[in-house]
Amino acid sequence: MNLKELFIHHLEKNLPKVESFHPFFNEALALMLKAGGKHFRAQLLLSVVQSHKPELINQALDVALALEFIHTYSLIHDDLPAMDNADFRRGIPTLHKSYDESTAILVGDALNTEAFFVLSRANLKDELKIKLIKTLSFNAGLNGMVIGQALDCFFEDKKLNLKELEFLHTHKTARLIAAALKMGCELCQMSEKESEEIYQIGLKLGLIFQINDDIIDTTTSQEQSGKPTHNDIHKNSFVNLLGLKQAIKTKENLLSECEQDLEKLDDKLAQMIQNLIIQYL
Ligand code: GRG
Repeated sequence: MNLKELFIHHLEKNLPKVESFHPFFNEALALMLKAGGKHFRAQLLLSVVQSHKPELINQALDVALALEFIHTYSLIHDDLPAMDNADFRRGIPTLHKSYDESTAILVGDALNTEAFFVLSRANLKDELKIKLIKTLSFNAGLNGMVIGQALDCFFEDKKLNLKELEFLHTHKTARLIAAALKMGCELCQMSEKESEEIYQIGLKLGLIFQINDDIIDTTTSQEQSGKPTHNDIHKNSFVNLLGLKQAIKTKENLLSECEQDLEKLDDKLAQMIQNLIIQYL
């Protein structure tokens, strides 16, 4: 099994559930998790562990699970009528379309908190778990994805400059991607210096990921991408600010910077990240 298959197997065996007399909450909880997705962040985390301490891969699977719960919650909330108001995600109707808005909000809330519950009971030393919780909550929460999303929502239809745009997307998208790599480093007890170097590569990778997502929105159909496209007209996207051609060029420049940075890492990890870049970016 490759890392993605290993992760999917773990995810399917560990879908969150609750005992209650609610007629469909467990089904709603699992729906978006089972709908697929690239598992890009989970694969980044597992790549660091596989390349440095493969004997820790089983413990790392739970940490990757927590990361996937957070990412999936963010997509469920992003799709809500109050935010993107999207009808499709991961090739299927969004949760608020399949069920209702309150279910989608509560499933998102449940996945957000369940992520930290999963981390708290992982088979790891307490000190390491606190480190992982700190990294995940910093990058997914107020100092990361949440403020990024708040800026995105507030400044819809109000044009930002390039510096502001980079700030927004670094927080909304790149910090969680960088956190995935950093949490892998923490699991492997790599030095602060090395972990910070890899986190910085993750931030660059995250911005490339966002620019690529903006390019996909402009250039592909809903059938190809599994979610509504041509949706960014009111958004502060890289394509809207720079134009498609310049956005592609910016992505290519950042990619070659990133590839140079990867040369500073050990060969195995560099190769694994490079493979993910080829597959998804
Ligand atoms: C609700 C606090 C809160 C934040 C939402 C993630 C997010 C923030 C919004 C999604 C908006 C968006 C299209 C961002 C572009 C990059 C991105 C995160 C795309 C979706 O992630 P993928 O492509 O999704 O990894 P899959 O389905 O493959 O897991």
